[in-house]
Amino acid sequence: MAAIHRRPSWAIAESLATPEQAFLNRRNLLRGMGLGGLALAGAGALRARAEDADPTADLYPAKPNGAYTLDRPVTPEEVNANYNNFYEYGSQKTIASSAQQLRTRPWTVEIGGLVEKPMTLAIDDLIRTFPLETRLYRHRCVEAWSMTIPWAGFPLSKLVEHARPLGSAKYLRMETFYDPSMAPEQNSFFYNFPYVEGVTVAEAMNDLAFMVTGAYDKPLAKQFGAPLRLALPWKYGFKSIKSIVKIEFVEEQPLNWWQQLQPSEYGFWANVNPEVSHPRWSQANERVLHTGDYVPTLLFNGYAEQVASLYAGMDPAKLYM
Ligand SMILES: Nc1nc2c(c(=O)[nH]1)N[C@H]1C(S)=C(S)[C@@H](COP(=O)(O)O)O[C@H]1N2
Ligand SMILES: [Mo]
Repeated sequence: MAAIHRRPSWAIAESLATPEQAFLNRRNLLRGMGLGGLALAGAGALRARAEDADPTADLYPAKPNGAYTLDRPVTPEEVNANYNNFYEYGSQKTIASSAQQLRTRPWTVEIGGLVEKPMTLAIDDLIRTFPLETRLYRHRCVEAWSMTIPWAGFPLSKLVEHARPLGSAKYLRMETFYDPSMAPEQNSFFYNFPYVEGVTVAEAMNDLAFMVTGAYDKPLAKQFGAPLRLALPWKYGFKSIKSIVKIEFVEEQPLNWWQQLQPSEYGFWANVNPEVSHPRWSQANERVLHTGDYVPTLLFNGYAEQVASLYAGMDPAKLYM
């Protein structure tokens, strides 16, 4: 995990510090003086950032989980943070600045459907319910590009256990926020928001299924799908739904957002398979962002050992969609 170790900000010369680090130093200084950011007149920008300060920032960096390391370099944060899919903010990769409209507090996550007792969890309580850990995961989009990301969060299985689903529950159906006042693209007539995704209960219980609350040793940036998104590294990226507000346990297989939009191109399973092409993109190889490498894609994105048994006896060709 050495690759993701961050030098403490005090070890970096001021001239090299990013604006963010400079801000954090300033904030700590103000705190130390007992002032806080709010007392300063004429410090509008600083105040805006202080109000934005994430209430869970103290949880990062989260302890690395040594079971999830990789043979690839981590994609630099500034590359990842400026190359995103988040259709609530547009269909281009450059949605980072638009995504700053997302308001992540207050935020609740509703858990319902086939459970013993439905509940609504305040995000800060939820994030503090389970110990956070850092995992290095591959991230492979069906558009045939890939990254390596240090996610922080907790296994989805913990949340499933917490939710106490009934025996009749077969799938989890998850939803992203719907609020055009902070995501104007949601007014688009072309797309049908909110974004929806789903997994089987068995997939959710696999240790690889990860609820993400942070990345790069800090709370999740808005463009990554703050304050809570999923990471399913053996599936194409579109399964990893962002900015989750609702999880329902259901009996029927949910129709995801991409299936609703284009059923001939997208399906429920979406397991990475280099041998089965998407109608528009071969999946044999992938472009590793930032490195410029073009490398062969692996079955289940390299995670076959952990997940292949979930699909025993199923038609492999169907599993890519
Ligand atoms: N709510 C929501 N979740 C989403 C998307 C989206 O448009 N909206 N895009 C998906 C797709 S296609 C991919 S590849 C990943 C991108 O995640 P990243 O921007 O962190 O790389 O998020 C997925 N989750
Ligand atoms: Mo994607």
